[in-house]
Amino acid sequence: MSEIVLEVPDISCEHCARAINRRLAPLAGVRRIEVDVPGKRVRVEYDETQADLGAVREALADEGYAVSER
Ligand SMILES: [Cu+2]
Repeated sequence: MSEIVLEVPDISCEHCARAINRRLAPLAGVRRIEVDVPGKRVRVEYDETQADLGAVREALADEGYAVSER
């Protein structure tokens, strides 16, 4: 299992957290999602043999939450 923390500046409230959870939960290999609303971050635990992090980023962007690249 691996994890990644994504910075998502457009997160503003619990509604965002729910929308992000709903969108990411069905993606292949995604095991756990934690949305830190005040920190504007999403922590994703994933199975590196199954998950496609590009697809995770795309799903977030598609939902209206672009990931800020460092
Ligand atoms: Cu919101």
